[in-house]
Amino acid sequence: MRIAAAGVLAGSLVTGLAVTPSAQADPATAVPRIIPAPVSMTTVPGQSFTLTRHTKIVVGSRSADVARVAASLAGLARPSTGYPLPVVGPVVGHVVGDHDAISLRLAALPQLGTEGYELNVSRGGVRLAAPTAAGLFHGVQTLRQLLPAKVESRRTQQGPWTVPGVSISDHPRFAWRGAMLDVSRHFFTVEETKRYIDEISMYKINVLHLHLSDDQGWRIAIKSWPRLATYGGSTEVGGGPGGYYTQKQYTDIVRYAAQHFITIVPEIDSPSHTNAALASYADLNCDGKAPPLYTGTNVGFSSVCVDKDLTYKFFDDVIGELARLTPGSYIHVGGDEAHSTPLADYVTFLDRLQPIVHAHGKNIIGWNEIAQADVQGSPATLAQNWSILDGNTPAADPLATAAVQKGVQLITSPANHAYLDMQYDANSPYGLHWAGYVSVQKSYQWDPATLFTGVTEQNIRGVEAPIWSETLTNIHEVEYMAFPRLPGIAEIGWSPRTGRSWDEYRTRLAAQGPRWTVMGVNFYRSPEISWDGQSATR
Ligand code: TNX
Repeated sequence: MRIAAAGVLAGSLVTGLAVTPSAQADPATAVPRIIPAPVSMTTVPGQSFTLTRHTKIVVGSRSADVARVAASLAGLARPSTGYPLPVVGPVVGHVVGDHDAISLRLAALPQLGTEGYELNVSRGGVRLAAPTAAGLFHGVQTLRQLLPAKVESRRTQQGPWTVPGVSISDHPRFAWRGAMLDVSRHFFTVEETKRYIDEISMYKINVLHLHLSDDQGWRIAIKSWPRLATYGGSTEVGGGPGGYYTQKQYTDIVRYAAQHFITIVPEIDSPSHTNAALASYADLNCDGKAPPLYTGTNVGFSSVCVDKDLTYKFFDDVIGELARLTPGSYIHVGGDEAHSTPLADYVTFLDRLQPIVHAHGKNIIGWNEIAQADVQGSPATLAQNWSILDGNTPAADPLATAAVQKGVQLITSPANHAYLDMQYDANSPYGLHWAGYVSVQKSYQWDPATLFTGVTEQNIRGVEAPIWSETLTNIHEVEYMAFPRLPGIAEIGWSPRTGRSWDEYRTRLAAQGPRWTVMGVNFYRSPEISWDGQSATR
């Protein structure tokens, strides 16, 4: 990433991040602290823009998606500024009517790919341009971080609403920047899931993987197999009431995610992690007997009956319904920890499952272990690697190697860096530690390209930060585990690898605390960070 500080460096770009504590102390010359770090940012001294009650949001195209992005910016800033911030347009070009305006314009900027943007702030206004509405949305997230933290307030605050003069050009390193929420071990309501979407989209995450089924609960209504949800979804870890999404609710989540330029990837875990389904339908079991519902936290004890044709009718029905509800191109089939499925059966099962997913027009993503089976790289199969890896010194990982040899790309989720359900340290009130404690520093200090020997950047589709919910009962507990670690994983997925360092990153992370405080995000005030303002108190 290239960032030029104000003053002597103004107007020129330097390589690497040049944020010094003294620069931060003086707001006039401070380099804005943005996460994920933009590819390039030049500060332009004397060119800050201050919102007024006359500021307009100008859209430069007729696109409904662009109008929605403009509306989301207005929706964010109207309550806190108290300004009307009307959305006007379409106004063609950046020249007409963009004085005292924030303009959002689609532009042919092919070098920015499908998600990049350019953001220019000067005294006259803010100009945001991108090849796609997604790029504009990401640009708005950057603009948000250039505004004072109190812009996040839902009540009118005192200005000034000053945006520092900057020129930013930005685009992601990886196409897949995911978060995963396990709604099976504990159920999270539609409202909770939407809140998580709000929070992760601030950091340019573009995939939300929903772990919809496991031993402890089935969380999506399937019309052809109704007991999955009504019975299989009726409990959770610890014996609570559980719950499930109706198809209408799931569709609502999918739509809400799309408005945040996030693709939902639904997971139906198989062939293990299936006790909730096996408990709901006795016929799915080899012995025809339904096991009881399960509310503990063991893994790997359940398995579907690989030799029964009914098993494949079941997956055909379930994946068919889910595929019709899911506009994204991926269905996650699980495949992890199948300790009760002999390897030969595992391979047979995936051989039969693969064409079912493809027949419903979807690509397959599975956990790492699917590389043991005859997975086809084409069309676009992905293996999600959750190995415990050093993260800085490449290691041989047989499953990653097997995947890559089959032409399967990887999603990297190293458990000891990217698993947000791991405790920060021994004092963390929630979380597990089977992959070790994952401090904020540890969650940030790794890179997808240095995880494995024999795996290059071209073999990697992206990163994902999973949250398993054995110990997490509501969204506030999820927030405590995700924040402040998730923004670091988002940065690993978005920002260039060169120039990233923990010492520099932690100064940017410190600026997020006041924002989360205003938003009511329940974040862990880790002592590894010198939080801005009052939020340093534990
Ligand atoms: C392992 S990681 C699992 C999950 C658990 C998680 C707890 C993976 C693919 N499977 O079933 O919830 O550990 O951290």
